[in-house]
Amino acid sequence: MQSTSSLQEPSETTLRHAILQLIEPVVFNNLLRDSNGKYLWKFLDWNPNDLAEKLGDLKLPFRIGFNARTTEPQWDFKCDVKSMTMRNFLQNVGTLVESNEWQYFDYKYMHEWFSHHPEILSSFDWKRFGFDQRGEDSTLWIGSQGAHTNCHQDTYGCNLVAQVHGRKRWLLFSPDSHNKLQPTRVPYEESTVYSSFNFFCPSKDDEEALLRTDPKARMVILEPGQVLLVPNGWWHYVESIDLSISVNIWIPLAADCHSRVGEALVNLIVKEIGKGFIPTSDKTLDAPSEAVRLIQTCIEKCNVEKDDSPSVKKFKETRWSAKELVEQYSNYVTLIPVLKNEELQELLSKNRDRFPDIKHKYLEMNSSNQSSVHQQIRNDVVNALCHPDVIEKVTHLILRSSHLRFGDERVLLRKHYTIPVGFLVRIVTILKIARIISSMHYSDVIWRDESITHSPNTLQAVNQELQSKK
Ligand SMILES: O=C(O)CCC(=O)C(=O)O
Repeated sequence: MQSTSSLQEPSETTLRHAILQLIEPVVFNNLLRDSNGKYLWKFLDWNPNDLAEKLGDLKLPFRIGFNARTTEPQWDFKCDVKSMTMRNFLQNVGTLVESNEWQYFDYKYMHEWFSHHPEILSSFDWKRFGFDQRGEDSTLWIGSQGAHTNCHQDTYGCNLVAQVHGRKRWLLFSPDSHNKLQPTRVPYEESTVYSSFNFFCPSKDDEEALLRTDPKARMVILEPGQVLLVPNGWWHYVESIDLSISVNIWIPLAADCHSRVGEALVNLIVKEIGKGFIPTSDKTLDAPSEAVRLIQTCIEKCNVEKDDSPSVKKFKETRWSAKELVEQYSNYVTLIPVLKNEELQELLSKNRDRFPDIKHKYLEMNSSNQSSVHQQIRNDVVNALCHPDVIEKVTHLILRSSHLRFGDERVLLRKHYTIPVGFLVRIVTILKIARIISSMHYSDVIWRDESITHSPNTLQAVNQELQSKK
């Protein structure tokens, strides 16, 4: 028999507090239905055809990838993009299996795409979880079977993801897994640290390297109506098992100001090493002095923001752990099981064996002389300097050397902080030397469009602020 408490729904306040506090992922079940079992979100009542009808002739950019073996992960920037209506996407989705393609309208802020479709923007909100964010603040992902997002870690905020249609497999690894997942900042994207492993179709070497470290992967297949919490820093690899639609929000956290200083350092390193060689639409940050100013502004912002961020507020209520929340609300919250090493091995080898053929357009397109020793050294230099442990340490030293103290959730800062310029100049000098060492044909460190970032809480916003002060 179920305990009374497990039948009681968690309140909005409880969920909000728990979501801001939890450091382990959980899945929320049955929270998007009312007592009659009806969905609270209109969006969940619509099927893909309903959505296609509402979107009419609006063309959406779908990224094209391949259900095929590739040596490296299928990086976003190397994928072609096809513009088509949702109706066209649905008409063609059945033929994709034959052409070995997947298509993904991914990572799109809804307010940017659907401003003329208020019915869609207002078809859901995140109130049930205690947050004010609505459709326009959310990001939408529509993908065919096989569409996937390479394994990565988001540096800002925590993430609430609702599955709306179809199923998606999530593989999650704890934030301290970076030495097991071979982090890389090449390609570079603010606030995203990629893993070098190709989870979609791992090589035997990938599989062995992963299993050797026993990375304690957690796996969940998300179904419509379920909502996943990805706490800050959790690595994730996500793949559509069917035609899938999902939405998410990133919730800012107090710790983001610390992460933003780190991201500003990575920005400095990548821009300094790749100066003049990295394609970027953003000219404002080209000079190292600008990048240094950005670091300074990020540090100052820590002071201003520390009182605004949701997780800074003092919690008078219970401090939740995932286990306690699940025990209290077992009908509504579940933990995500850790895979045994054998189970992870089974998943990886299944993924490898499903695409035995290595000859593929994606590979042909990218297999020029790029795997040269020089390129590898250049990548290694960037990745060593931008390794999460290094960035964390340097961020900490910069803040500490300026009489700043960090607590777990609190950042204590002096209002008028003077940046340790000498220290930063030394970093810039080291980077210059690194650039010479790596003989700098650096066009292959790809600078992705900065308007695309995994969180609204970004350097881009800080930079705009800097420009407006000029
Ligand atoms: O659903 C996906 O493909 C990826 C989602 C993701 O990376 C995220 O929500 O942070």
